Amino acid sequence: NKVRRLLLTGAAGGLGKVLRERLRPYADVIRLSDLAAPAPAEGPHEEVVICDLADKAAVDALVAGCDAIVHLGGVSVERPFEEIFEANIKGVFHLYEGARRHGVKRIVFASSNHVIGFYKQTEHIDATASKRPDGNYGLSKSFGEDVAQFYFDRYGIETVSIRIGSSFPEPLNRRMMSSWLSYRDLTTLVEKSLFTPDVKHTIVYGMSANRDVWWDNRGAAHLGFVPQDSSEPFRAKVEAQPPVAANDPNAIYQGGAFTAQGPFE
Ligand code: NAI
Ligand code: 15L
Repeated sequence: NKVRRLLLTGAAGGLGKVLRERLRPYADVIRLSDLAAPAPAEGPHEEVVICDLADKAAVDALVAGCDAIVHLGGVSVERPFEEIFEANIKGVFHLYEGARRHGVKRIVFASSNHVIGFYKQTEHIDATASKRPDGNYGLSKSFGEDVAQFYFDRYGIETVSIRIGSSFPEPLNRRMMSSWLSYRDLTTLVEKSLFTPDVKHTIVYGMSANRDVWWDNRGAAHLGFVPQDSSEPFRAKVEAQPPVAANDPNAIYQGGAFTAQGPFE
């Protein structure tokens, strides 16, 4: 399982730095792109291209010559609409237009749990549940998933949209005991998303094998993703934190604090 040239957007970000290293076995060349300069290429297996996803012509040139894309680039937190619009909404559209024009057939899209953030933590959902975005950021990821579906239906470009929960070195709070995705499991899921045949547009929740989960991935079983890690070893450390009030959004909603941000004006 190897592609010739893999485009990794958001390569200077938290997950981009992780996947830059861990996806190395799966591509002859990784084209690392971000608005902020990623660390210089470490050898002939890497290319660095600084590119603003809001710039259509630049994104078109960025995608040319690539065989698959892992799209992490964009604003990754809740922000005013104008910022999200440029980086995430225009950005994802430009990326798929580039894929169409240059014949890229497989994209892995870093979607987010904030597409469904207004479900309560007492609810259990799968990828067919109606979307309940929890802000401008969640709306942009919801749009990205729609773009992915459209470009499959219309042009046959396949995508796995990974609704990442919380991917950090370890779960940082009680909510993340459910939403945590280890870097090892993230890497496996991205690898499966790149190489599983006939994924059409698959939506999968990016979570480790945590004890108490809100999301059901049986609809994405064809990916063969079996998480190896669990938040459980971190429970004592997380539960040593001060308790969260019952009316705190972090204790109520799957999207946690994102549900209570804004309005920005
Ligand atoms: P991050 O914020 O560390 O990285 C995102 C990168 O995108 C940054 O390096 C930033 O410079 C770049 N970027 C922003 N605007 C851009 C633009 N206009 N043009 C080009 N690049 C631009 O975020 P992180 O944590 O690495 O997340 C990666 C992706 O995964 C993001 O799309 C995020 O929304 C998504 N995600 C991450 C989760 C997590 O737990 N880390 C959870 C759910 C989704
Ligand atoms: C996200 O979508 C963010 O990109 C990330 O920084 C975390 O906040 C994560 O969701 C989360 O919900 O924990």
